[in-house]
Amino acid sequence: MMITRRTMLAGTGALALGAAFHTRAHAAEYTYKFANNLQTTHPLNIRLKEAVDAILEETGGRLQINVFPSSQLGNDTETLSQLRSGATEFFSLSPLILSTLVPNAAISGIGFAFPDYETVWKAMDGELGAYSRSEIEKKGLVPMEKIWDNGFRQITSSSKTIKTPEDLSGFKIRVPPSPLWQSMFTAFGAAPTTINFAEVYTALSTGIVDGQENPLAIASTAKLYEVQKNVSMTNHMWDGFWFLANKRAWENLPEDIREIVAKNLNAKADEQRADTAQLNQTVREQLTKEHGMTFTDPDTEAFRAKLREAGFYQEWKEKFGEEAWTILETAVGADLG
Ligand code: X2X
Repeated sequence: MMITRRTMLAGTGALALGAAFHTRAHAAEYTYKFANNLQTTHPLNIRLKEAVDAILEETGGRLQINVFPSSQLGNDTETLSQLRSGATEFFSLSPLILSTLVPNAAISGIGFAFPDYETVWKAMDGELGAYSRSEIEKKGLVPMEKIWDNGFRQITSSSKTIKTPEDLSGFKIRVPPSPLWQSMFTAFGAAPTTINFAEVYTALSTGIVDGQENPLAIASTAKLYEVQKNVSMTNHMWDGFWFLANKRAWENLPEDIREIVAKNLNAKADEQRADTAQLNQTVREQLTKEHGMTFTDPDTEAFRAKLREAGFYQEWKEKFGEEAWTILETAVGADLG
């Protein structure tokens, strides 16, 4: 399906109906909450709505999953606590933010590890994904098999043009709550500030920070173009969203319902991945023509060399350990250190 402004707007209409989707005449046997931090116009919420509709249908109305987008239930740090306590049953979360609880889940976020999407999906649907899920399960959460896409991350700024790593020197940049993000931008010589996504737009519009980094689909759906002018296409990290369930809530569901949930969420993962990759491609023109953003395509090898010189790879090789690092290097087919 071609993701265009019209389909996005169509999606918005349907998704905007009430905070919690799906009010029904007859109360379902199970009514669960699914939280995420993205706008209703992002492919994640468009495909998630389709999944929860199918789940309601296929369970004969027994499981109703109400989706709460745009951090409605709280910012990512707060919602992760709700997921752990069971106050929220489902949450989609970046492995790097999850690393505040599951340190080695951040392995897939190593800078410049993935050259392209083919390598990403081979790894995340292969041994690296399996390794990450086993680390997550050890901490008492239930990950769905397929990770959804966020995309390759780019650096935006309100004024400065970023062509070389030196341009990041002292740059006040927002990073999500995660040790690896802090470490990476410190290694670039920037001044990273940890801010949850729910607060990013305000932090940029008030000048608390001058920049941030996210895939273009996020810059578009979160309207960051209103408070940022320049984009540097650094592709410095690939990021995704693990779909996580609270263990007790998951095991509380009958097996047949669990199978229907897993089947639908994993099936929609492939469609969402295609949508998001396409949107990350097509939206550049719109951000340029309709929102006046200026794009720079820097030599990304220089940024990678800066991380190497700063000891970033050595630091994380030691932190993740031999086993995880070997799985990563095998998955990306490169010596990262
Ligand atoms: O917080 C972010 O920047 C976001 C939306 O990309 C994540 O969830 C990691």
